[in-house]
Amino acid sequence: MSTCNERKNRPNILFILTDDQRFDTVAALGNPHIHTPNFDRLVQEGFAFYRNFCTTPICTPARAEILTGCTSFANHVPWFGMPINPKLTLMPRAFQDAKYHTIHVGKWHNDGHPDNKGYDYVRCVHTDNLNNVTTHGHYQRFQTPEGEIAGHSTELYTDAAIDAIEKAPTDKPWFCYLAYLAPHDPHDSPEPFASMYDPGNIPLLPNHMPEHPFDNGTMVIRDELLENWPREEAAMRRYRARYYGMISHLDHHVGRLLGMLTARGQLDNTVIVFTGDQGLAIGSHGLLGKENMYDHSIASPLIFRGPDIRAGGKSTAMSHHVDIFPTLCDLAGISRPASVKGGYSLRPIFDGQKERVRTEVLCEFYSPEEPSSELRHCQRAIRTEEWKLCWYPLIERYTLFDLINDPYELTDLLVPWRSRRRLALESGQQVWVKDSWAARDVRPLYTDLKIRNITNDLYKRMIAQMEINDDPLLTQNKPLPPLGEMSTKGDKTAMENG
Ligand SMILES: [Ca+2]
Repeated sequence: MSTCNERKNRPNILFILTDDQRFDTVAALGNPHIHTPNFDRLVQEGFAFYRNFCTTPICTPARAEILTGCTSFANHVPWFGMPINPKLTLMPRAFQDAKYHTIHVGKWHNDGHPDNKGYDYVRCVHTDNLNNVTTHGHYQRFQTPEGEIAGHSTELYTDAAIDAIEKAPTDKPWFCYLAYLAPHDPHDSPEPFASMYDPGNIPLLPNHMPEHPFDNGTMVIRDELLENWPREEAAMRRYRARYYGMISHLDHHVGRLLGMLTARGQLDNTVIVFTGDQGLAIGSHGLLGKENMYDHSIASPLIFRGPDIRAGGKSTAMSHHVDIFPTLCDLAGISRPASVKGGYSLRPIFDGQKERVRTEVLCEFYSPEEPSSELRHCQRAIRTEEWKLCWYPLIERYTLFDLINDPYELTDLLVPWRSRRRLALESGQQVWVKDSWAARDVRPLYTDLKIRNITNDLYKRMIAQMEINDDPLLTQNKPLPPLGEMSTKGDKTAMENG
C-alpha cells in the first residue's frame, strides 16, 4: 500500500504538445466548425485557459520556453538553431532528478538531442540528428531498437507513447513529453480526416484579409509563401479545411491515449496537459504563418486534467508557456529548479484562490527578411487583458487594439479616426483596404484623450517589461513614445480629464 500512496501523491505527467495549433481550434472552447470530442472531454473534465501565450511565436523559441520555464530573452532562444542557455534546468531533467521515469516522443526542434537532455527513454525524434528517420511530410519511417516503423507522424508518435508508458517501470511515476508534429503543414492527414471538412462549409475567419495592411518585417518568411497573395477566399477555406482535418486526426489519437490510461487504471492518477507551441494565422490579417503579434499566432489552447484540478473550470486570465513548468512542479509536489524564474504556478487559479497570475505579456519577433540575411528585431507587443500595443521598429509604427470590444484585432485605434470613419462609411461593412483598418468603428467611439492615456500607459508597461527581460532592442533601437514626447504636464492634464 505504501507504493500506492506514494503514487497517489506523485501523479504521472502526460504532456501533449501540438505544433501550430491555434487557441480557437477546440469545439468546447467555442468553435462550432471543428470536431474535437477528445479535446472537448479534456475541457469538460479539466481546467482550460482561453489564452495561453508564448513570447516568440515560432517552434524552437516557444518549445525552449516550455522546457526551461524562462522567456525567450532569458533562455537565449529567440530564433531557430540557437542553443538553450546551458545554465537552465530543463523540465525533463527536473522530473528525472525527482525520480520520475522520463519519456520523450516526437518533435524536438531544439539544440542537441533529447537523449542527453534528461530523458530516460526516447522514441521517434523529429528531426533526429542521429539520422534514424526518413520523412515525407507527415509520413515517416523510423529505425528503432525493436525494428522499423512507418506511418503518419500522429499515429506513430501515439503508438510510441503508448508503448513507452506500458513499458515504464512500475515502481515510480512517469513523465511523458509527447510532441506531435501535427497540425503543422503539410496538412496531409489520412482519411477520413482529410476530407472531413468541406471548404464550402467553412466560413471565412472574421479577421480574414487579402493582404496584411503593412510590412511587419516578416512578410516573406517560409510560412507566408505557402499560398498566393492576395489571399483568395476559396484558397483560405481550403487551407483551413485541411488544417482542421489534421486537428481532428490528432484528437482521435488523443482519444487513444485517454483509452489506454483508462484501461491501465491510470487516468485518475495522471496529470494531462495539452497545449500547442504557438498559433497560426491561416488567413487572419492576410497572413498564413505565426510570425506576428496577433492573438491567433501568439496564443495556444492550454488545458490541464488530473487529480486536484477542478473539472469544468475555465479562466480568461492570461497564462504563459513559462507557467507550465512551475505548475507541473507544484502539481507533482517536486521542487522547482532555481533557474525557473519567468513563470508562476497556475494552481491558485485552479483552486479559485487567485483570478490571475500576470497582468501583461511581452512578445517579440526577431527574424531575417530573407532566409540568409541578418536577423533583425522587427516586432514587439505588450498585451494586457484589455489592450494590445504593438511596435514595429523597422517601420517605426505602432498599432493599438481594444481586445474586449474588438477581439479579432480589426481596428487599429492609432490610425487617424477620420480615416477609419470615412472608410467605414464608404464601405458600409467590414472590408479590407490596403494600409487601413476599415472595420466598422467599434462602439462606443473612443475619445482622443482616452486613446492617448491608454497608449502612454501601455508604452510605459512595454518599456518596463523590456527592462525586466533585458530586451536587446532597448539599447539598439529603443521604442519611441507612440504619440510623441510625453510631457509630465500633458499626462497630468490627460489624467484629470480622463
Ligand atoms: Ca510550431
